Amino acid sequence: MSEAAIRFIADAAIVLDRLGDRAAVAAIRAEVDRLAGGAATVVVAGERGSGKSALINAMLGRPGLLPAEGGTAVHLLVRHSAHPYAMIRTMAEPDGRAVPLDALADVAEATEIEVGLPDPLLRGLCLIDTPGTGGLDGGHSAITLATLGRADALLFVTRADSELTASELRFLAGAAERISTVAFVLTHTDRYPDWELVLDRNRRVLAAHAPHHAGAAWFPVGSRAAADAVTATGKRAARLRASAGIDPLTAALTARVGARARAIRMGNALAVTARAVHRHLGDTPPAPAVDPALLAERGRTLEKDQRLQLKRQMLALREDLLGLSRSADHQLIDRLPGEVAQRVHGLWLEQENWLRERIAELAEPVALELPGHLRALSPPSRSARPGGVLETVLPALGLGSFAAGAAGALAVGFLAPAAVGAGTILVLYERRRRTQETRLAQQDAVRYVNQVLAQVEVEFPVAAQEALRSSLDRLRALSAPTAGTAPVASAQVRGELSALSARFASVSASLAEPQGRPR
Ligand SMILES: Nc1nc2c(ncn2[C@@H]2O[C@H](COP(=O)(O)OP(=O)(O)OP(=O)(O)O)[C@@H](O)[C@H]2O)c(=O)[nH]1
Ligand SMILES: [Mg+2]
Repeated sequence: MSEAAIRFIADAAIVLDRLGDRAAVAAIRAEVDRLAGGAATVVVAGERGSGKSALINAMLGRPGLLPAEGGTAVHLLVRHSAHPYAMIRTMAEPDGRAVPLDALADVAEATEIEVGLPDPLLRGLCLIDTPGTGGLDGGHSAITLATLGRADALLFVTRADSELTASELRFLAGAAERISTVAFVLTHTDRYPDWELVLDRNRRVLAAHAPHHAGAAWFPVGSRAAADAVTATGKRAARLRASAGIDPLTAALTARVGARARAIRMGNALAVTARAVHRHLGDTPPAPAVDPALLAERGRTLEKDQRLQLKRQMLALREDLLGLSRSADHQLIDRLPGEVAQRVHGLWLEQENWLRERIAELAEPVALELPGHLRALSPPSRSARPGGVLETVLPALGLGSFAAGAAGALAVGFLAPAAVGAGTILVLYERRRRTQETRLAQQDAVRYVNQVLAQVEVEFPVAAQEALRSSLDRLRALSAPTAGTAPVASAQVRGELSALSARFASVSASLAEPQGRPR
């Protein structure tokens, strides 16, 4: 399937280049680049100590890569790279700094960690390890939930020694609103021989309390056994490997999630190419027509919605953070700046998700102008919510980078306010914390939070509005009638274009065939 699609894209690019259509060739290049770098994003989430980091180590066959003792404090991304590397970002170094791969346990100050490895599994999948949810770490689960908005799949990790808890179910309910592809991993099967009973009970709990996830696949794994298999030899190694249950998990992820993400990206590349071919054949409208007045009107509504939505978000953040600092014990006060940063970051991500979806809705009329055979190309929606134009149609409109998550102004450093606040008030409550004056330390914590919030409340809406405006501008430019029509092709080139168009029909038909259910 993809062989034929790639040949079609390459042949079309040659003809379009001969026609001098630089814009089309550049657009195709961009989509093909996305194809090459296009691993599906899998978020690994679950309660503290459920075995997320150990699971990723087991999947990569590298025990000890991610620190599995002491807990994961920040989001950690593992992606494919020809040369192994590790990089951390800190408040002071938002652009990142290289660290040795074996020193990941010692980077307490990191706000984000990225690891690159030449592992074949990572060609199709990019894994995100997350800090454990549950307990007081509302910030962590907010940011993890927000991350799901742009991920391709969630691996939910839970231990084999007890059934799903109320707090796990709460997280899963939030997840169901954001992502449709969810698989469950039951860890510690090498330690608890009764894991099958727990697995059974968990299935029943989901059926009763989280029906949305009832049909999801479960993978029982023993990460310790997988780690032992790495150092064992001969039959013992094979036996440990088989009992660890890691291979079925990675195979399923690669086949279902990785392949589907590739199909979506291939669909985008094909759509962009075919659109250019058909434009030269004169059988697409010269420009997708959206009434500029309608676009302006809907843009204004969107700005109003955004203002309201931001106000609501700010109020919730204020309540959340002030509540947290008023009731904070010493331990939490220690972690407060990190918590604040996490929650503000979570808010940024939510805002970006919101914006991407609204823009996708706005772009839909443009998308509907695409010829039927292009629309049919749209692969199954990856979003839990209806629509699904995000990853599928936006790139075909030239908004690919937008859909890919580079939402321009929203990428502004969200950590700035927390870092600034930390410098001043923090010093104060640091001193009181040491003298054990909890109540005074709490008051300082409240002042600190107020100071950070004051800054966030000014900066956040400005950046969010800018992002919305620039997205609207791009959409307006896209739906404006293009100056001039496509250059007229010679009879010979027209023949080639027609042949390409015929090939496209069969390539797109094979791509639109069902890829298997992603559950
Ligand atoms: N025997 C056994 N031990 C495991 C397994 N998975 C994890 N562990 C151990 O359980 C402890 C917690 O594992 P982690 O991988 O750090 O758990 P986590 O979910 O990443 O924890 P946080 O980052 O704090 O949320 C570590 O001591 C692991 O070695 C497993 O499948 N079998
Ligand atoms: Mg961890």
